[in-house]
Amino acid sequence: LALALAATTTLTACTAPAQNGESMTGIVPAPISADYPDRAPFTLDSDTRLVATGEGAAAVAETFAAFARVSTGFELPVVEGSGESDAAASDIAFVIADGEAPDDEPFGAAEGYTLEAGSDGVRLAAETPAGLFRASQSLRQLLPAEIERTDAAKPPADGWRVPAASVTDAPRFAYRGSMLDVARHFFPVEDVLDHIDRIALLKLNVLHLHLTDDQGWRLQIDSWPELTGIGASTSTGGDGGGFYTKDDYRRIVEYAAERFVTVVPEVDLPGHTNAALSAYPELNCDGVAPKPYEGVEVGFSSLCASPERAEATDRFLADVLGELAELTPGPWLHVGGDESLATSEADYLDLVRRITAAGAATGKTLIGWHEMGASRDLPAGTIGQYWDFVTPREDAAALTTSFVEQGGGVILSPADVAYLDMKYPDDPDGPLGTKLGQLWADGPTTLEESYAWEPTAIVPGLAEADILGVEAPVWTETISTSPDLEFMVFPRIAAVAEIAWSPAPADGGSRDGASFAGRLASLGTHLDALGVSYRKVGGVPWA
Ligand code: TNX
Repeated sequence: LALALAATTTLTACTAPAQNGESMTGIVPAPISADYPDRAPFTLDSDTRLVATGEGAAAVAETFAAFARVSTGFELPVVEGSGESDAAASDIAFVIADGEAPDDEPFGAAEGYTLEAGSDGVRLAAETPAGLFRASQSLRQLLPAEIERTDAAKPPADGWRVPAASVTDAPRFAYRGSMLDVARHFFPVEDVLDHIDRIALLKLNVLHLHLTDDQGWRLQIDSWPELTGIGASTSTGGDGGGFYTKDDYRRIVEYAAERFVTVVPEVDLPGHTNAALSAYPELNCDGVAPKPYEGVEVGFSSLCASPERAEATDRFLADVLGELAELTPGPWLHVGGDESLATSEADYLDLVRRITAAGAATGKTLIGWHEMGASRDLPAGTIGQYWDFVTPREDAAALTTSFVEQGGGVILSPADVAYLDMKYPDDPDGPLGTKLGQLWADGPTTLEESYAWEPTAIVPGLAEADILGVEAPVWTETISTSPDLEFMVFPRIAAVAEIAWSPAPADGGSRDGASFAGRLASLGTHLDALGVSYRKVGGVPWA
């Protein structure tokens, strides 16, 4: 906590720098460098073509065109270019070629890009489709907010202008995640797709889906059909159940992949399993299925470690993780491992050994919450996800470095700054939405707190290279609708996205909160146009 306070940045209300006489402009997360020279802007109009050069460029251009056609009503044809000269002043060039990204950055080749805009056209360039897509999301933010409209928008008074800009960019961390708990409350496919679109705007590249918990099992598993029978019939608070069929799930994965977002599915084991236990008596030590659970307690359920249940339990693990891996093109499976408070240490370690063996047999790299670091025989490369506070308590730091000692990396989700289900402070202008959320992780949590932390300063001994990335989870015990979800997630997720993407502050100093607030206000206009019901926290000059 001392660290969190010491690092606190004040988000002073600021007037964002005006570019070319336009109102606020800026990109969230902050690029490595962004200059807005005092030159004539680009205007996207009915003549604009998207000129794609290099393998994979046309698909990225098509994703952008499909988005921009809706609001602008323009045709925006994607044409194959054979070189720069093909692009006219009204065109947007999408270029993939070697040497087009900042190669002195660790992830420059993977996801870096450059963006040049002016009256002679727009040029987006990268070495990979992923980098080119990130560039297109910067362009999206530089366009007028009306570009986000999902119906035909009235063109902005000055046209679809992009200020003259010169941007060089690459991410700081490879893994930049948003976690959505669809187990405590179920969110339909359309809500998940909307969420993916919004996190992609912030250059996040992982959607971690917390698919199972005590209150519900949300993914069809053919070999254990009751998981989505009884197991999916409930949620927290008696709000009804739901689950994704395999086709639903494939749709989510595909929509995410088009935005270069990897889905990381989580089946939480061996605790947080009441839904599975309620569906299959043979998974319970006493052979009796418990009732479905609709409360908010944690830590009371577990798979059975007893040898008498070993056959059923190991078959369950192999079947579930096998079917999950088959649906997962990405490299990771998350197997949970948190808050197994209903098992002895010995039983926990035995179950973790069996869970991770079944997981590793699928060929995927495993991720577990930091408690899983208690095991000293994790499969090679297993990733730990840290959820304790900015200042570690008890043995959280040692459990986390255990993953690094065993050849894996770490994802940081410090709960007191990155858990987006923590309450906001009360709103002096009215209690709008403050009924939502929890307080346990040193809540309420302000936007400033979500912005003022440094990944390398949390777990002693973790080097930059040990940190795979950063993730902002949203747990949904108190959140049951898409507007409520948006309210808790935005704007704090933008702070976490900036920590995950943007360069570390120079010389261990603090981030420029005034710059962030100004750019966030600009992002807010886009969220408004998207109809996102975010919380207009104080300290930001919202339009
Ligand atoms: C902790 S920290 C949990 C979740 C709860 C959340 C509520 C961790 C890995 N698990 O089970 O939903 O707190 O904020």
